[in-house]
Amino acid sequence: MSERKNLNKKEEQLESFVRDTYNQEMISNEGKKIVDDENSLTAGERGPTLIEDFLAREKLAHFDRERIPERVVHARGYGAHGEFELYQSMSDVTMADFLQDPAKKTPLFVRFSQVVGSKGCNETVRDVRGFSIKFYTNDGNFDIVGINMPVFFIQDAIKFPDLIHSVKPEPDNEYPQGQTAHDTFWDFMGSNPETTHMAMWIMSDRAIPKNYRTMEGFGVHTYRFVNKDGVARFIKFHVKPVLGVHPLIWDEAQKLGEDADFHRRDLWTNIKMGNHPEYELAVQIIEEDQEFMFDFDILDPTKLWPEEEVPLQKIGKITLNRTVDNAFSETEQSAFHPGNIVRGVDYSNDPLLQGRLFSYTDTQQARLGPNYQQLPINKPIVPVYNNQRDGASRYVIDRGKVSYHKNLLAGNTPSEVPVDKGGFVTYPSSVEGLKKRKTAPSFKDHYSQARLFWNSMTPVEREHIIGAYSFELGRCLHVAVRQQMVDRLARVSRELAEPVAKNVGVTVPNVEESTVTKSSPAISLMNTTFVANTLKVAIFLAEGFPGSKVDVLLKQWKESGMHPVIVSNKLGEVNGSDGYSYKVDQSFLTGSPLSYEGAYLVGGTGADDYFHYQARTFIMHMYNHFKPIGAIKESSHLLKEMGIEEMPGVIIDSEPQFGQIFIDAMAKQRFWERPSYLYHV
Ligand code: HDE
Repeated sequence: MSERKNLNKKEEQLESFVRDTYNQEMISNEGKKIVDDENSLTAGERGPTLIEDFLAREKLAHFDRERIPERVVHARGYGAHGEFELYQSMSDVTMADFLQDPAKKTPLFVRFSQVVGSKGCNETVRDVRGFSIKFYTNDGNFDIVGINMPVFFIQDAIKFPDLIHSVKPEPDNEYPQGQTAHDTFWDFMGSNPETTHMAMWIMSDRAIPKNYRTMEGFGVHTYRFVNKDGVARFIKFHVKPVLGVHPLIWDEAQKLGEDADFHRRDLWTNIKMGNHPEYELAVQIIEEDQEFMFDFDILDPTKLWPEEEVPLQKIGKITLNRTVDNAFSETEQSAFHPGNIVRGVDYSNDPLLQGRLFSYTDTQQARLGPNYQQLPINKPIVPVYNNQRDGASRYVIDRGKVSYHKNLLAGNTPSEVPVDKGGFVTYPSSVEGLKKRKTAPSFKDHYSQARLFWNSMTPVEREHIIGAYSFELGRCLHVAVRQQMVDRLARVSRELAEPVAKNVGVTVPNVEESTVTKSSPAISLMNTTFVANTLKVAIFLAEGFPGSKVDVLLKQWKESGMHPVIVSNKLGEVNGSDGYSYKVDQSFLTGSPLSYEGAYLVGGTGADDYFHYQARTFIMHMYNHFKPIGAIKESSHLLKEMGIEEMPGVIIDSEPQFGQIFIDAMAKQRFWERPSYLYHV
């Protein structure tokens, strides 16, 4: 039995399904004790295997079925358990049970994912990331099935299969894997102008998050909150990481192909270390009578609600505090659905949301079977009683004769629940008009918010966006595809279109560019939170390092929440002066300059040529990625030889405040002031 303590309701429920094979006898699925699990039953020692060997048959047949279909999108994902704590009661705007009492904690499960790639693809490619949260509330499950961007590619769900066909590997050659840099994707983007705004987001650094702990989540769609008086308001959900939103840069993201598991490794190790990722759940609220007061349609999922116009209200904290016991049983079998709402939350007429309401139930039935809601990870924490019966892999044993409503034999139970006793009630929004297949005229402005996005970017961010378009379009083999996309960009901003056109060998057409001058500073990642907490700093130590000096810094940096990683020639121990000795966390061979946020070069009296060569290589990489570099005075000649000693964010340890100065540099994270040749703009 597990030793876990202080279990919440969901954990208690999951615990009843957990089994631990450690120290147990080996027993077959039919309950037979197994005497030999290494030899099949054969006729004679060198003879053929007998079909009557039920143990071998059971083992092989089960193995043959160990895989289930991967999700058609978001196939690669990673999950964790956590809890939600409300800051203050939201009863004035919603009757959602989990948003009433700040004293109550709501268990939850999160699954992060990538949209495009297959289950085994590299995690740092440029892509939208999924951010799904299942809240196990006392009124049943509530899911936010969001992404790390506030808008989407298309406006109508009927176009989703087309979008996905264009972005998946091309059907004839079946490449590229998990990437957008190819003809069919950019053909779709150029041919469907409603994608223009989303294109800006995916060409920004938002599409290459550094890790899941510093990634923002957005519900994207407009939902409703409904209070107990039946008053509804339009809302959007946001999930803001407490550590701020931080991306990789493109050069890192590509080189990180060396570690396909970069994001899951980060999440797992941080939760295990006790660095529990925290996010604030926030909402934007628009009163019903303000529906038409904006210069965009609030139901259009290709539009965001600028935070400066519709402020964010932070309503509670999400903490991820436990890794899964089993990735298949929990993460792979988790089934999210944007239609999973609870009393007090309701849908809007957003046509993309409306289509999703169909697709998610359908896909779970196809992937997991009709009884997927009975799987431990999906099971609500409240009891479930109704007259649905049977179907593949049903776990519940329903006792009794009656499985229909209404009935006399069971006293007309299970009974319907009146609204005043907690029955789910749909908000009675009005509908009007003729049935039509038509895009609403208010959905037809595709350039204003793309321009708003561009206006909100700092010069560094713009440089990265130009670089991203130049790379992605440059990988398209068809010049017509590049040209069509540049035509779109010209309608957003010539300042963007011109360098991209030049880099990919096409021209900028003479079209009218957007005249929008508005910006939304909240969109820029330069305005996020910057802290040193949880950042990894590589400490390069050689034999004979100055022990007491390093020890003081290590203590100070650990206290600040940073994670020093001792890097040296080989694993084992590295010994310094004054009797100090440390365990080496990573050797130059097992570590990577891509996985640290800063470097501190120490060396030692025993530093050999190998140490110097490797330390220089690591530091050059990190310098080129704008990361803070520190060095003790005695080793600073290496930085001088590299020509970076005087550069911004390169700090020589020559004053008593060095420890704190370096913490501040780590918090800043990137020194964009350095000259850079990563982008051609
Ligand atoms: Fe999804 N999407 N989607 N999507 N989506 C799926 O459901 C779909 C959309 C999102 O961690 C699928 O269980 C349609 C928007 C996430 O398990 C599928 C449309 C947003 C996840 C599906 C959309 C998302 C999915 C595949 C057009 C952000 C991963 C497997 C209307 C707001 C959930 C599955 C997880 C998964 C369909 C558009 C986010 C096929 C038809 C917009 C985070 O049902």
